[in-house]
Amino acid sequence: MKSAITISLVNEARGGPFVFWDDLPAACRQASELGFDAIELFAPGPDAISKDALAGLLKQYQVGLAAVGTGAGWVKHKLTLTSPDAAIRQRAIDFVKSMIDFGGPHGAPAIIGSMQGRWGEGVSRDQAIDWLKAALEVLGAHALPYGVPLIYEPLNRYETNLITTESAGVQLLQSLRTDNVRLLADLFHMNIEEVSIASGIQDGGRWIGHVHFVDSNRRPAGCGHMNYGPIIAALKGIGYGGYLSAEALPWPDSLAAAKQTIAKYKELTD
Ligand code: LER
Ligand code: MN
Repeated sequence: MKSAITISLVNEARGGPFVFWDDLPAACRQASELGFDAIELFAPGPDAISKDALAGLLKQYQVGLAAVGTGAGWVKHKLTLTSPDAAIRQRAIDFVKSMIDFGGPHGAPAIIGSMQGRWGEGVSRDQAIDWLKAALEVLGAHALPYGVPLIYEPLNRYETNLITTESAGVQLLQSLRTDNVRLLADLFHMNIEEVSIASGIQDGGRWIGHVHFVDSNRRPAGCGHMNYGPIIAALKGIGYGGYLSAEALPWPDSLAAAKQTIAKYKELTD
């Protein structure tokens, strides 16, 4: 398994679960100095930084790009893949495509989290799932030439009513024609929704392509009541070799959260 740490450049997401904020070069330097393998970038859009400038930073600080978030499409532009408005759904797909094109050249998959939206207000569950599936087909295929999957994230019930568990996520992905979509296992959401986090990981199995590494209260790993032993054992059991990416609150501050995360990561994976 590999370590990663989040950085947000999205003003509208302030207060959200990202360790570093605003200053990408400084975050890359700190991630590198602390020994993280990669950063995960939550950017306002594909023009946040040029391809060459991003490649330069990753090379200078010897960190990979683990993934790119697409949530700015929701928090900035109010786009979702399941909006009742066809024009908004299309703009949502186009936004995610642009983020796949942003991360893809650096080997980073895009994550669909809040962009999935929810059913209700005139949209039936079946209709929303059909729109979500149609979007995942197109976006999974769009990611394929980059040699990266598309990552789909089940969220807890307060953030979506579509897919809230890894097992429901597997069912969804198995119903697609594309084989290029993988699941995100966010330990915070799983702590709310799964019978146990370890069993949720077993349910996800080979479909799990990314992990958000965080504690029960969304503070850095080790600052809540998460029992990591069975979680790491389950990840090893499914042969997971991807990132444990710290999507956590900058608690008590960004640097302390990063130090806490890498210490816990090493303790658990050494
Ligand atoms: C949101 O709760 C989350 O976990 C993010 O990774 C997706 O927007
Ligand atoms: Mn997450």
